[in-house]
Formats: sequence, structure tokens, C-alpha cells
Amino acid sequence: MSNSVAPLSERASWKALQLHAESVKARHLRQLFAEDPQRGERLVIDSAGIYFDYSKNRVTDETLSLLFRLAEESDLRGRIDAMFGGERINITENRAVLHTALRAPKGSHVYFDGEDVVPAVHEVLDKMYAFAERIRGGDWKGHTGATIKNIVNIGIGGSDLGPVMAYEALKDSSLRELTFRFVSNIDGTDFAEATKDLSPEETLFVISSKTFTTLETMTNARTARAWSLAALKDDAAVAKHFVAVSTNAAEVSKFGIDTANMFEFWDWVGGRYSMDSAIGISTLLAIGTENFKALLSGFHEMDEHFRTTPFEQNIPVLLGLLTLWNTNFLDAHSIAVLPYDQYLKRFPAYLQQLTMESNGKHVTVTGKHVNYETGPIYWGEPGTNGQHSFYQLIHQGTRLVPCDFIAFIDSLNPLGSHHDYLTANVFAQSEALAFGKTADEVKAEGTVDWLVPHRVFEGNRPSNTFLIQGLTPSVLGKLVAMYEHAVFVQGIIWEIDSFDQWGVELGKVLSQRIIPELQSPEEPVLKHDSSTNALIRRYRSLKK
Ligand code: G6Q
Repeated sequence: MSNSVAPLSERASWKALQLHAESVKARHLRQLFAEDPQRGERLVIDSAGIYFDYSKNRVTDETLSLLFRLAEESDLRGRIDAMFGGERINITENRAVLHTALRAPKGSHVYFDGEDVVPAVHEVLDKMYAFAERIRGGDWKGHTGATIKNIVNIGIGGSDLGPVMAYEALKDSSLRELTFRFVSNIDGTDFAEATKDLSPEETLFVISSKTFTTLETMTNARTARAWSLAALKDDAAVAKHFVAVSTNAAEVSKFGIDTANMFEFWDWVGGRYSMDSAIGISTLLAIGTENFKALLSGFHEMDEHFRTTPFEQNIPVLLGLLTLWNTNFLDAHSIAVLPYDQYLKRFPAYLQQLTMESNGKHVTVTGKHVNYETGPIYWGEPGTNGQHSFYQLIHQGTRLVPCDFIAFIDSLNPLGSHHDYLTANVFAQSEALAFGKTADEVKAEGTVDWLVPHRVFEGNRPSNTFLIQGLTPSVLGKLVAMYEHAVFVQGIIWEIDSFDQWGVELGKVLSQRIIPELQSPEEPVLKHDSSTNALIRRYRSLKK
């Protein structure tokens, strides 16, 4: 953070927004739309293939100009340049944040510590493409000469959620002859169920771990090796049935994987920002080289849009600012992400990590406790399923839950009227949330008096709608990059380090102390609190 930037709550625009919010809270979206008949066409951005309708937010032109002023006062422009320029903006880990370099086209230049990283990125990509062609073409044989038919990705967190989400999202483009499974949980059930019906002769494991030390992943990887070797009965089989994606070559070879079968990435790629690095190899295996290149070009298009477009027309900037407005000034605590496309069923889970691991922080980059809210809780389900469960609370509950609706003009599976019905639902939901239904309207429908309050919808509930032509690999890249950059915008304004994850690191060490206490043959001397001690004793005494 540059020294010239005042602490957030002392910035003039922040104070102005606090004052301004009082007048906005008194207004209803019905009024805002009535006063400006063009609002629904005016408050949109149509760029980079995404039609972003933000008119159903509780904002006025003044709100928007104050938010843009806040972005300027927060030196957002300078911080964007710092990120793209390879500065070590992840200050608590002293790392650069260069996931944008992963999708930089061949021949472009991105410098980190004076070195252009783009050639190394493309060297790995070319190695991945060659490998993928061998697997997809059936040339890569297993130890017994069998063709590889199953790919099992073993990884967790950032080394799992992106690959799973992208596999599901792009299933329409995937090679159906290959079966994909994803194992993340240390619960043995995850591995057991994922491999139950697979033949070791035809199965390739991709061990995805930036550090190659993560307990869950290494435990699953060892179990996978034992599962393979129990059938293949020769250590040499590992070379044909295991590849690794990591930054840690030493640990990869210690595990027994030839580093010739390792796909590298770099410490300037955060786990939750790594689905377009070699961590995406399962995605590549599923969709093939041309589609993977299209995915990367979608990411890059959004990067360029974010880097070069004036804030007023900049989709991630505006998305980030509106989320911040809802969070800090309208007291919303969560955001519902509601994709109206079944292929995006894992997108909310993916966004949970991206957003909450990035911005779930309570100290600023200078170590001070914040005196404002930071990252909201993200959650969601694909429409229309959510409509039949939790939308009730969004419509009539006591909490304000801003929604991100994601909808597509073309269906990848056009069946009868399904897609029109689906799309009618998404438009109807955002309309109902914004405008609601008054008591007079309910009465006019003939509702008996006592029932009227139950059937009133207050409305005035904000939402964004993203309307996109179709879900292609390139569009998925754009959507992910859009959220990545929106998260960045918020983190800069909140003055937090969006790229560290000390809360996750804690989990990685805590269990290490308890494992020997559960396993030791002698009764261990327990020095935890009385609750933890009792739980450990009970588990030890009752386990079969
Ligand atoms: C992501 C986090 C975390 C990480 C996993 C897996 O940003 O750091 O989710 O991705 O803990 O770590 P490894 O890839 O090192 O196994």
C-alpha cells in the first residue's frame, strides 16, 4: 500500500459514502426505476462478451461516482499496475501475484525480478499439451500396455476446487472416453469411492500440490500408490501411472515420481488462482489443447479489460465496488451466486474459496485491526434448484442477500422449451427481488386480509445479472478472471492482503499434534483444554 493513501475510514470518499448511504437506504428500487425509465439500459456494461446489468442495485449516479472516487483515493489504478507488473504485493509471504502471467500470450512479456516469466509459462504449457495429446490419443500406455482410460486428480483446496469446477463446467467439450475423478478429502471414503470401479491398469493419478507436503494430498497419494502397486506389482509402474503438478521438485522425486513427469508452476501463483496453471492439467486432459487455449484466452481477455478499461466501464471494478457498497454501506453479510446453468453447479463452491480465502481477513496490510467489514460470505446453488429451497429467505427474510445471477442465451442442451423456462425464471427472480409485491397488489389479487402480510414482498433486494451468449471455455475463463479481479478490487480498498491464507496454514499444523495422541499405543499425556482432552480419550477408548 503506498504511503500517500489514508486509512480507509479516513478517506473523504468513504465518509461521503457513509453519509450518502443514509439517503439511499430510504429509497426503493421501484422509485429509482420510476424516476429514470432508461435505468435498465443505462446501468449496464456490455463488454468482453459479458452483458453486466447492475441496474437492480440500490445505487444512484451519486453512489457510483463516490465509489469511483473511493477507488481513485485507494490508488486502485496504481495497485493494478503493481500486480500486473510483478511487484511483491503479497506482502506477508513476500511474493508477487502473477496469475495473469499464466494466460499471457506467447511473445508477450511479464517481468518478475527483472526476468520475463512468459517463456517459462509457455514451456510448461507446451509440455502439458504434448502430454495431453498422448493420453487423449491413447499413445500413453500403462505399465501392462493397457490404454489409460481413467484420470484421478488428487489435490485439495486450490489444487482441487478449480479442476473440479472446470471439469463440470466444460463437460460438454470433454472427451467422454476418459473418466475423471477428483479426490480431495482425507476421509478414506473419498478415495475408496472414487476408485472402487476403476482398473489400476487403466488409471493415471495426477498428484496436484503446490507444496507437495499437504497432509490430505500426500496421504491420498500414498494410498493411490499402494492401490496401484497392489495390482501392478512393480515399482516401475509409478512412472506410467503417476504424474505430479507442483512447485516442489525435491518432494516430487522423494515420493518416487520422475520429475520428467512433473508439471511445474511457481510461487507467484496462489493456490486459489492456479486453475489455469499446470494445476489445470485434468481440465486440459478433458477438453483438449484447443479448448484449453480458448479458456486461457478468455482469462487474458478479461485481464486486459480489467487492466485497461476506465473504471466506469470496467466489469470487475464495478462488481468489486458494488459488493463493497452492499457489504459496508447496506450491511449485507453474504452474497448468493446463482448460476442458471447446470454445468456451473460447482461454481459457487469454487467462488467460496476464491472470495473468502482471499478477503476473509481482519487486519490491514500494516497489521492494524480493521474498523469495517471485509469479505462477505459467498454461497449459492444453480437455478432453478435454489428457488425451491433457500430463495424464500432472500425474498422475505430479514437479511439482505445481494445476488449474482449468471444466465446464458444459448443452452448447450437445447431440449424443447427447457431453456426458455430456465431463462424466464432467472429474469423473474431478479424482477421480484427488486420490485416485490405491495399489500395493495396482494389485496387486488383477492387475498383475504389476514393473509396479506404473509404474501407481501418488500422488494428492494439488490442483484447483478450477467447475461452471456453461451458457456464456452473462453467464457469460463472470463467469468473466473472477472471474480478474481473483483476480489482484488475489494482487497485493495479494504487494505488487506488478499493473497495470503494464514487461517489455512493453521489447519495444516494443528492436526499434526493430535495425530500421535490418537495413534500412540500408550495412554498419551494430554495437555489440551478439558473438552479436547475428553474427545481424544473417548475416541481412543471406543474406536474398534
Ligand atoms: C489456496 C490455499 C489452499 C491450497 C491447499 C492445497 O490458495 O493456499 O487451498 O491450495 O491447501 O495446497 P497444496 O497445493 O500445496 O497441496
